[in-house]
Amino acid sequence: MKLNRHEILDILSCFALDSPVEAVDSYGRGHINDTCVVVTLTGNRYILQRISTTVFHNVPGLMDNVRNVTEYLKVHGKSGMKVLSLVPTADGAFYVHLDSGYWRVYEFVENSLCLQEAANDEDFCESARGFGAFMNDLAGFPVEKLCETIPNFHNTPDRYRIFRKILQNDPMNRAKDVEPEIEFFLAHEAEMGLLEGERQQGILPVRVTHNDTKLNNLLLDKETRKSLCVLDLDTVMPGLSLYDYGDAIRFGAATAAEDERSLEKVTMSLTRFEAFTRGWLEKCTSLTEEEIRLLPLGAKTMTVECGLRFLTDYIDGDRYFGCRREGQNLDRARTHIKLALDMEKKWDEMHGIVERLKK
Ligand code: ADP
Ligand code: GN1
Ligand code: MG
Repeated sequence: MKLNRHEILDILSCFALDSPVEAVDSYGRGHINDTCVVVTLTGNRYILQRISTTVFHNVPGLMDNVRNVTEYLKVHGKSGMKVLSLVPTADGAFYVHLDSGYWRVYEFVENSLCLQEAANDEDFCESARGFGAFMNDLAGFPVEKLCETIPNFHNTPDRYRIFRKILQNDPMNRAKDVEPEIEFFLAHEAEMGLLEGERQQGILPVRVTHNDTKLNNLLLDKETRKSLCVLDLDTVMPGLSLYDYGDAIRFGAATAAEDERSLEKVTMSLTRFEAFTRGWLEKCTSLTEEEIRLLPLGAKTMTVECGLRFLTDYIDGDRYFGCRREGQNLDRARTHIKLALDMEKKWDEMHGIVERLKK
């Protein structure tokens, strides 16, 4: 986090923690915010986060979203899932803005598991139930109250526009080394615009969606392994159900890590695909016929879009996604290409699974 202990303690002194701080350590595997776990003298734990201003340009709006959504869920949520709790500052605010950035504190959700990969099909199915219940619980939330924390976040054609712009600038002179990857994405451009087209024509309903449904943005109960709490609410915005479904598949149905270098290990597991689809259809009971028909395309679109974003960031000099090693964004882009190609091979089976489960 590049701040010393003294500075971190100063930041924490703004928040109403239950007792003095004993320890602070960096925590988790998110790509966006700086995250720490804080332990106080009573043994209570908290999550301290510096919100990325490279990524989020309207932090007050984002924090309003988080507050409104969590307060709504606490009153109206029917699923019984835990809801993230912000810790207030001494003067009743829910974040502080200091020279070092925007900071917030959440209560740590204890007795939980945060998985970087699904251990088995049942865990993945359970994560579908968790994210599905989250969308369902927010069905009555007034969409127009939410600010778009990242405008056009899952507008795939717009992601292509940004890609072209950065490709033209090519600030690191990297484009020449990734020609096959560039070609892959350009060849898929038309198909990847279909969801956005249906959104604009009003064929697909706009809902309150999470928009970042990877497995490590959800906690399972440590004992029961049932879904416990949805995390990372920074991108809760108006969106399509297919964004949440597809993003979860691209991460959790992959048979290897997001940045795996041995591409032969990267495939899309049909049993994981089936497990997630089962949990999703079970909890999202108000999906339209069209939302169900497009599930495979949702998975593929979110996979290609995310790969495109990784490649764009690689060409741009790795300014957006946190990277721990040289070339990590390129490796991430390549796993997503492999995953999308594998989905193409399994396309008929994916549709067959959806058909079978929807009955
Ligand atoms: P990022 O936007 O960088 O992904 P997240 O909000 O997802 O940040 O937090 C990063 C990680 O920190 C999560 O994947 C999870 O492991 C952990 N985490 C975040 N909030 C909590 C919480 N309230 N309780 C327990 N763990 C949490
Ligand atoms: C980021 O914040 P995190 O690590 O949960 C990104 C997602 C990507 C994901 C890829 C705000 O998610 O959109 O799908 O990395 N979040 C943002 O792993 O851009
Ligand atoms: Mg996260």
